Amino acid sequence: MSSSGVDLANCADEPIHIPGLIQPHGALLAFDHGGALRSWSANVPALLGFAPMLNQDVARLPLQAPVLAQLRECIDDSGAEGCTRTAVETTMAGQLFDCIVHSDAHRVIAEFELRDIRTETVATFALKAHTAIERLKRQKTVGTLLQLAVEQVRAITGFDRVMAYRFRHDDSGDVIGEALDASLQPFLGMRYPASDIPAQARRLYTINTLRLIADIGYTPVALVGAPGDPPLDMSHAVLRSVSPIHVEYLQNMGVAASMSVSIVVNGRLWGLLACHHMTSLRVPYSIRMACDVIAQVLAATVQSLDARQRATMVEQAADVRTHLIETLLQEDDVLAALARHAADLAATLGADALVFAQQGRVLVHGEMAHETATAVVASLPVDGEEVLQRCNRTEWPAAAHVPIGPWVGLLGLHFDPASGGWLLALRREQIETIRWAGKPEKLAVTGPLGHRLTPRGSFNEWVESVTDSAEPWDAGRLLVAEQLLAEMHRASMTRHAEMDRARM
Ligand code: BLA
Repeated sequence: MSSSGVDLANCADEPIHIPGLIQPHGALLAFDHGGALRSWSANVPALLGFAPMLNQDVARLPLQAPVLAQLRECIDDSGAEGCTRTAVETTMAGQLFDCIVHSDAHRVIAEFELRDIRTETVATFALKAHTAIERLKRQKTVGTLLQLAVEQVRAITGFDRVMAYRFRHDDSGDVIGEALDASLQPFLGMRYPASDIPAQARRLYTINTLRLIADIGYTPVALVGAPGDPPLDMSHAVLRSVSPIHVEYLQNMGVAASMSVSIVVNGRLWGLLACHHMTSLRVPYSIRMACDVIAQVLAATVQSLDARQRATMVEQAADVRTHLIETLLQEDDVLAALARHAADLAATLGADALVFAQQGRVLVHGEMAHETATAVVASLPVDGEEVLQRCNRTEWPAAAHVPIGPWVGLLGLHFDPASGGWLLALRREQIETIRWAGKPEKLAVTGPLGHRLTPRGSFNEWVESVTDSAEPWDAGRLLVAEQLLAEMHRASMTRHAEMDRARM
């Protein structure tokens, strides 16, 4: 158990939006909607050079005019809709800050973030971001798009490692793009369990799309004044202190600074751009916002590429179906007709192997052993569902007696129940299909919370949670399968009618 009372078992219960703490590379002031100061970070005197008092009016604070104007405006707008986040540059006690202001239902929050890069330098980064966006929009595949995005974010921010992390159907994720310093081990191709980013963090990351931990070794700064009534909601705060569990995770990886940017597609957290630095790194607010815009363009481009890809898949499936039906109507031997189109059928159904069965005959396409196929066919119900899906070993009847080996995933189409006609698409168990990249064992380090909080430990956790399961067929593939089944039904009916006529 860590000092915060959070451990590996109750991760998703940690209220990460109300930590009552900030990271120390800045200071925070929180006002009520009337402009009275209600809480502030304990480092305000040291960083901003004045000693605040509870309920002090905003106008009486020694802040520069642009900051006061920005705050005034936000306080005026804080009622109905709340004010959107704005930022101005300011100097306090001889140091340069970005002052970032936003409001929520209870408070107006001003955060002063230390900046060590000059204004002119920041401006050239913004220009780079603009060029980056134009190039992103021209990418034709999700793979090249993400690879370009990680390279651009690395060029703009200077992180040692930038990864594109894509979530899967079960919220686990894969590193599918990476740009990194030559001295580092690649993480490309690695997979991590859903629990590495618990549910409340995913929810938060959908509404606030960027977070930075500037120095993993930081000592958090407490809020003082009246910070607990109600607890200050830092969902949209840039200085929010992050989960100690996550800090330990990053320490175990040897990371000293981390930033991640959400890729939100159709309102869902699709993936993240996850960045690591081996020493501490303060990325200025405006550069972070440029990364945020890059991630938005990325998301919009992913969305349109996905839609196009799905349309192509449906079109290709229609072609395969037309050719198959032509063959079926000419050929007496249904299984032979199916076998002739096996490669195309496997591609449109996203299957690793196919089995065709009718009247006791069984044909296999792919690397599945014939005896296995026979056992699988024998396990199928005689009637019932026309589309049968099994994605876990426990879904197989009397699991132990069907020697399915790695063939855990099944999508069965009962195209001709009268003659025991089945078309089966099969998928291998997930862990058999993972290509493990790099040399992960080198990354194994044991932290205070144990071996688990490392990429290697994470991979083991993932394997443990998915053993005996195959990737389920998604909505697009199921649609393709149903259209195929309907067409095959029609072909069987025509065939039966012809046979009846021949008999008369
Ligand atoms: C947050 N976990 C995160 C974040 C990432 C990851 C990217 C977002 C915060 C950030 O930007 O650093 C996970 N980081 C990864 C992964 C890789 C990576 C998979 O670099 C792969 C290379 N984490 C755990 C466990 C718990 C946990 C077991 O592994 C819970 C007990 C918690 N992770 C956790 C929490 C957060 C988090 C609570 C939210 C941190 C916050 O925003 O406060």
